[in-house]
Amino acid sequence: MSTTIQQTLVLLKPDALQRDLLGEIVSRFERKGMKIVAMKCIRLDERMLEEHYAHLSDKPFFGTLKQFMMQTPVVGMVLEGYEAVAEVRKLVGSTNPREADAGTIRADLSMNVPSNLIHASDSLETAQVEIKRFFKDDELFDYEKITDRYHFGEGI
Ligand code: IDP
Ligand code: MG
Repeated sequence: MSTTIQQTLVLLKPDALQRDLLGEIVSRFERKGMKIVAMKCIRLDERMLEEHYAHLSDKPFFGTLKQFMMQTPVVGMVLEGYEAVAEVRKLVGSTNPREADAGTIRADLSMNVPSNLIHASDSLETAQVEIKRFFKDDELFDYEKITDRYHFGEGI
């Protein structure tokens, strides 16, 4: 079985901050065994959101979505691990929290779009673009976690 170590981008949205759920959400990634290689507060602006949500620019809710995302700073994170892009999406759950699988962050902790608490990159290509959108190279940290040693370099 072939697995690769990947990095993916997560944004904890304004509703996560307003509802005091930052710790709960970060904790889920930590308990899963993902490595946090970057983390900071970011004040999103219109230009960043037009880029980040370009695939939604023709939707009627685009304006509301941008306003929502600018209500407070967001918390950006880069998470690393085997197959991290898909694994993080799995923990996050479907876009509509009422359709998301029980046990996922969105299903367990939220009820509606757009306030579904969290953004996560949806493919490896997107992750690479999104990490660069929000983080400079020197804001990403390379370090060894003690648990890395248990994988014996295979990550099965
Ligand atoms: P994703 O966040 O699961 O990747 P996308 O389709 O990329 O889903 O949409 C980005 C974000 O836009 C969603 O997480 C949600 O906050 C918001 N959004 C998506 N669809 C709707 C909608 O129909 N109404 C309002 N907001 C929406
Ligand atoms: Mg998306």
